[in-house]
Amino acid sequence: MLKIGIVGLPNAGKSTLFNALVEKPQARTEPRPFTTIEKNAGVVNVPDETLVELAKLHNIGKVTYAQVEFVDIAGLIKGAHQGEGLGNEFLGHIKEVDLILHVLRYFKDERVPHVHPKIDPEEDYAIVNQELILKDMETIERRMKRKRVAPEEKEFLKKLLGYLDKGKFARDYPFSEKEREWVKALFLLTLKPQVVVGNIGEEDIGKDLGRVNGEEVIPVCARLEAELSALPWTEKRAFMKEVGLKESAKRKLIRICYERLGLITFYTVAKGREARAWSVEEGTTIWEAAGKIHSDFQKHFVKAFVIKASELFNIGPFQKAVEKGKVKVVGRDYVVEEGDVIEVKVGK
Ligand SMILES: Nc1nc2c(ncn2[C@@H]2O[C@H](COP(=O)(O)OP(=O)(O)O)[C@@H](O)[C@H]2O)c(=O)[nH]1
Ligand SMILES: [Mg+2]
Repeated sequence: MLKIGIVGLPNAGKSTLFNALVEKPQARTEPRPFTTIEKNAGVVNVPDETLVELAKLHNIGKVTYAQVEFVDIAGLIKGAHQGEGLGNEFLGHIKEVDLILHVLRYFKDERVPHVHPKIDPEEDYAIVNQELILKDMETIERRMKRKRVAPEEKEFLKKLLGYLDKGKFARDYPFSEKEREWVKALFLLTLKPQVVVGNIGEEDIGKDLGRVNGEEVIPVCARLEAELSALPWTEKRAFMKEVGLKESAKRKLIRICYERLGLITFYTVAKGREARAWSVEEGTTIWEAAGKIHSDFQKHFVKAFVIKASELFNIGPFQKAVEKGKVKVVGRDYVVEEGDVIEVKVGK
C-alpha cells in the first residue's frame, strides 16, 4: 500500500492535517511542540467517482477502493539528525514512506507558538530539509566505513556525499543504473519525492502561495479541512461552498501524490460481485497487473479483456460491451492505462 508521511516543524499543523485526511480524529493536536510522540497512522480510501459509477452500472453492492496510508510523523527540529527532540526516531519513520508531505506553516495565530518569531516558510522548509540531508550524509558515511564495500561504490558514495553537502537532494542526482542500485539499499530520505503543503489561515483561501525553493506549494487550510471531514457527508457540500473550497484536501493531496509518483488506477468488476480500484505505476503491463489481483491470474494468464470505464458508461455493463465487440483482447505485454476496466482470462 502507498505510504505517505506527513513531515514538518512542530506546530505546522501536521496532526490537524492528518485528522482531516483520515477522517476520524486520532492524533492529538495541541498548541505546543511534541504532542505527537508515537507515530499516528491511518488508512484511507482513495476517493473515486469512476469506481462508484462502475459499481452502479453493474449493480454491484461491494465496492473496494484503492487505499493510502498516512503517517503523522512528529515534528522535526534543528539537530534532529543528532537525536534532538527524539529526532532520530522520527527520521527513522520517514525511511518507511513512499512520499513526504511536507507541511509548512503559513497561518498566523499568536496562541500557537512557532519555532522562531517570524512565520517564514522558506526558512522552515530549509530547516527540515537540512535535517533530512544531514541524516542522509550520516547514512552514506556509515556505509563508506564498511569494509566490504567495493572501491567503485565508495567512489560513488563520496561524490554523492559532496553533492548533498552542497544542500542538494539525492533525488536530483544523475544516477547511472548501477549507482541507482547501490543507492536503493540506503533508503535515503532525500531520495523520496516531496509534496509541499502550505497550511494557511481561512483568510487566505483561494490565494496562490507561489513556490518555495522552486517547489509548488499546495495551499490547504488544515483546521477547516479537519472540521469538514468531521461533518456528515450530507452537510459537506454546503460547508465547502460556504467557505469557498472546490475540492477537499484529501482528494486534492491524494491526486497530487499520485501524479508525483506516476500512479494510475485500473478497475475490475469481477463478474458482478465486487467493483474494485487498483493503483499501479505507469508502464505496468497487464501481466504484472494480473499478479497484483491474484498470483494465480499471473501464473495462468492467457489473455485479458480491456475497455475504458468512460466507454462502458456509454455502452452499458462489461458483458454487454463484450457482446457488442467493443472490448479489446490483449496479450501479456499490454500496458495498462488510466481508467481501464480489466478482466483476465486464465487457463489451466
Ligand atoms: N489558527 C490556526 N490554527 C491552526 C491551524 N492549523 C493548525 N492549527 C493549530 O495549531 C496547533 C498545532 O497544530 P498541530 O496539528 O498539533 O501541529 P503539529 O505539531 O504540526 O502536529 C493546534 O492548536 C492547531 O489547532 C490553522 O489553519 N489556523
Ligand atoms: Mg503533531
